[in-house]
Formats: sequence, C-alpha cells, structure tokens
Amino acid sequence: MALVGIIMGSSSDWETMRHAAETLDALDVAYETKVVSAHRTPQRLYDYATTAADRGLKVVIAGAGGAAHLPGMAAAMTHLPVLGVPVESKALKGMDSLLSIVQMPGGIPVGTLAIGKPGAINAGLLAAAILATSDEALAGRLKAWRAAQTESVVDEPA
Ligand code: RP5
Repeated sequence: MALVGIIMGSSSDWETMRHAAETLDALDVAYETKVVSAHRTPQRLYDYATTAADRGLKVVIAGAGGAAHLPGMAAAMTHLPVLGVPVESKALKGMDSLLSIVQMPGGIPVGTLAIGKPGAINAGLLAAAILATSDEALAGRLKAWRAAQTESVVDEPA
C-alpha cells in the first residue's frame, strides 16, 4: 500500500518529480504517482486531497511550476504533511514556482524544498525521514543511504 503520494501539476513535471520517486525506490518506500492540476483538474485535486489520509497515505509530495498552487491547495484539504517541490519554469526559472509554494499563510503549512531536482530528491528523503520516525527498519535504510552518500564523496576533484 502506498505511504507517499507524489502528485504533480502536469506530466511535464515528471522529469523533475521522478527524482522523488527514485529516491523512495532506493529506500524501499511504497508510493503512488498522479497528475493532479490545481487549475486544470480542480475536482481531481479535491478528491485526491480529501481522501488521501483515509486511503492510507502518510505524506504527500506535490510538485508544480509557474503559478504553483497545487501544494498549498492540497495542504488546505488534508492534515497530512505536504512537501512542496517548485518545478523550474521556462519563463522565470522556477522563482515563480518557489514563491507560489513557500508563502503560505500561517495555519496551512507546506514544507517547501529547493527548485528542481535537488528539491525533488530532498522531498523523497524528507518523506522517508517522516515515515522513519515510526519505522525502525526504514530508519536503518535511511541511515545506510546517508552513510553511502558520505562514503561516495571523493577527497579530491578528479
Ligand atoms: C503547472 O504548469 C505545471 O505544474 C507545470 O509545471 C506547468 C506547465 O504545465 P504544462 O503546460 O507543461 O502542462 O500547472
């Protein structure tokens, strides 16, 4: 059963959001993916967010670009933690996405990550870290992942 829901405003966001999915794959965390647009498919967003917790999801990762209202609107309709990934837009390089996602009003939090691939990777890691607070086996896998990353850093540039 999926524990993490990865949603994105468009299939064009997948090139970025696949890094969240690949990170969860590496940590053996079950997830689902879905295109959900705040603007183009508002009813799909409503249905997704209002049923997410009852369907067993524990964390939602939401990526969107431009007028990126998806993470905030998802957060408005579920008490689950929502991690927002600003997708890099062509016109404004993702600054629009970042500002749309990060400036939530007090009371409805979105944990906002970096623009693009690093944000997607870190959303996957944060989702895993949240789940790992009540899953010792996952905590072990997360610690091993981080140790391997540390081990992979070279002493000197090639
Ligand atoms: C947003 O508009 C999506 O999240 C995407 O980043 C952006 C462009 O979407 P497409 O025109 O490529 O479908 O809603």
